[in-house]
Amino acid sequence: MFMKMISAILATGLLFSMPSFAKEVVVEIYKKKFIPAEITIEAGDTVIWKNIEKRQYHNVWFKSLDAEEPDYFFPDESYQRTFDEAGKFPYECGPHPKMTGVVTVKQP
Ligand SMILES: [Cu+2]
Repeated sequence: MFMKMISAILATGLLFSMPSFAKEVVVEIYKKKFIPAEITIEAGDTVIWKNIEKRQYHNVWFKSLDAEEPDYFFPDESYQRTFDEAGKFPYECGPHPKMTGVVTVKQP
């Protein structure tokens, strides 16, 4: 029983330390800015945008990928997207077009 637990813990640790596994990258939204505004990830990674404003809603709109504007999300909410294709993907906030960012996706 004890050894089983140990090996389960070791296996889990191994899983998380494997560099080729898909990652989650966080972009915070605060004072009408994406922080950081430019990120580089690898194909398969997921970006999570977290709204940490006091009361302002936002969205994350990839006009090259989404025909329709996505829903707004509010403070303490988040939005996420997984990128499977390499490329350079600019985005903006629908209600605040001056808020812009870029996700660059590289082939791992
Ligand atoms: Cu906004």
